[in-house]
Amino acid sequence: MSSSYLVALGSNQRHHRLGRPRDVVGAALEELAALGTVTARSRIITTDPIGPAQRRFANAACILTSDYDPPSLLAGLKVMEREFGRRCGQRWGDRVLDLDIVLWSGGVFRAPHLTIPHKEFRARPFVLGPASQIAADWRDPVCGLSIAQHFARLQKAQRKTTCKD
Ligand code: A4P
Ligand code: MG
Repeated sequence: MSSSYLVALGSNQRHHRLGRPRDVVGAALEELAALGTVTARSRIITTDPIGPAQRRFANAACILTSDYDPPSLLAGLKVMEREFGRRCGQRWGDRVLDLDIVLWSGGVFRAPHLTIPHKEFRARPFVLGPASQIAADWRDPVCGLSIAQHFARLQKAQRKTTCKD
C-alpha cells in the first residue's frame, strides 16, 4: 500500500557538477522520482541560515507517494544525500543536500533513528514556508494544527521578536 510523505529539501553548498544550491535542490526534486511519485512540489526559496551554518540555503518541499515504509524511505533519502556528495558533518551545519521526512499519511512514527513528525519542523520557517504552498491543510498528528496554522503562528512569533528588538 502506498503512503504520502511530505519531504523537505535543503542545500547551502555548491555541487561540483550541478552548481548552486538551488540547482542541487532542483536536481534532487527530479531524482526523488526514484523513490516514488512526486505529486506536488513547492517553489525553491532562498533562506538565511538558522543555527551554525554559514551560507544561505535553497529550500523546497515536495509530496512523495511511495510504497516504501518510513525506515526504508529514510534509507533511500540517506543514499541520495550521499550520492549528492554529502559527507558526515556538524549537526545543522553546511551541507550539499539535506532530505528530511516532515510528515506522512500514517500519523506519528517513532523508531530509534526516525521520528515523524520531524522534531524541529514547527519552528522551521524554511520548512513551513515551502510546505504551506503544497500541503497547507496537512495536519500535525501530535497537536492537530495544520501546516498553514503552524506557519501563521511562527510568523506571528517572529514578528513579536522583531518588534521587541
Ligand atoms: N532523523 C530522525 N527523524 C528524522 C526525519 N523525520 N527525517 C534522524 C530525517 N531524518 C530523521 O538528521 C540526522 C539524523 O536524524 C538522521 O540520520 C536520521 O537518522 P540529518 O537531517 O542528517 O541532520 P540535520 O539536518 O543536521 O539535523 P535535523 O535535525 O534534520 O536539522 P534540520 O531541521 O534539517 O536543520 N537553515 C536554513 N535556512 N535552511 C535549512 O535547510 N537546515 C538546518 C538543519 C539548519 N539551518 C537551516 C537549514
Ligand atoms: Mg535535516
